[in-house]
Amino acid sequence: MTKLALVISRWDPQPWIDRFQHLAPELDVCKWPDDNISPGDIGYALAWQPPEGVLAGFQNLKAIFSLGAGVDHILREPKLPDVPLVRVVDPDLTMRMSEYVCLHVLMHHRQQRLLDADQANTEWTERPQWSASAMRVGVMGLGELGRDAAEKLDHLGFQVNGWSNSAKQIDGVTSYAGKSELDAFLGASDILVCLLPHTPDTHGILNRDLFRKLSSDGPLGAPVLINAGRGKLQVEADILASLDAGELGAATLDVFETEPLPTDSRLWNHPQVTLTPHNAADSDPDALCRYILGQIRQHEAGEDLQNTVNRQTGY
Ligand code: NDP
Ligand code: OXD
Repeated sequence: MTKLALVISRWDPQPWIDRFQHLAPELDVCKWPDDNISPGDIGYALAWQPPEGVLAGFQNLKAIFSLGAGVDHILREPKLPDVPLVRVVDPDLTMRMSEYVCLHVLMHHRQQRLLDADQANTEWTERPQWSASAMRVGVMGLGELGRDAAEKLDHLGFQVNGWSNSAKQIDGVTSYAGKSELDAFLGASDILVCLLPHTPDTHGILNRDLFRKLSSDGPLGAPVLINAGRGKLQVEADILASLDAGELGAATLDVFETEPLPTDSRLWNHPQVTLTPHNAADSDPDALCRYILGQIRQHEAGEDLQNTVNRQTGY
């Protein structure tokens, strides 16, 4: 029987094994490494940050599933087997990310960090509050996650712009596409939300040159960065320099150049930074095991896999 191997770093594989055993007891699912199974037995690898060389050793793979929406953690494997690579596209994950984006856009828009400080100082300060329609939110990446977040921000009343490789038609969202329209998009962004994948094209895109092109005449007085895409999209030294120089007013960061974020990073204690530990949209074992099982059953029945990654573009 075709075996499934969970090749996972940093997460506990047991909840995934338990879910698979509950949903499909007929399937043979192991966590890798397993002393009783040889690499050639593995038909499907389910991977999160697989250690280098492990996937390359599975000679009879039929497909690799990323246990998240991103695939940079798999594409970094230099000898990746030439089989379909499938990523997560699932309403549970999408909803989690939209919750995160709306929470943090609203937090900055409603000046919640200042109000928290007022409360901590027992100060009744009546701060002016503008409406959502006065705020321009720019979403970088209008894929599965960016599109949903942009639509929800539009429903909340924000002016929403989006930037992607190809132009999009999304109700309530003004689409900017490609490098030639990036500066215009940035100039129309009071709050910048980044939901790009990490690829050779997007590496380090969130840098000081880019921050200086953001709108500085929005209601907050200085632009805000929210990055929940990947840490390697951002240059952390530039974020700190731009915050210190007033080119950025605040930042919410869920992802970091190095994870976990080193304890000596100045980001931890910066008064204008809100940090979360890469949990904007957690991969839920129940939702994602159902998604993966559905795909494997279809594939075993001779149908095409969905949401496969283009290895040329890296997403
Ligand atoms: P998609 O592949 O569906 O969307 C990617 C979007 O980025 C597309 O709109 C694409 O444009 C655009 N894009 C890619 N490269 C470029 C470029 N060079 N210039 C302009 N636009 C570009 O991905 P998802 O929306 O599903 O996920 C996005 C990322 O979110 C993941 O790759 C992952 O890194 C991150 N993520 C983070 C999580 C967290 O907890 N922090 C959880 C889940 C995901 P086009 O549409 O034209 O192709
Ligand atoms: C993902 C993530 O890519 O959680 O899904 O980062």
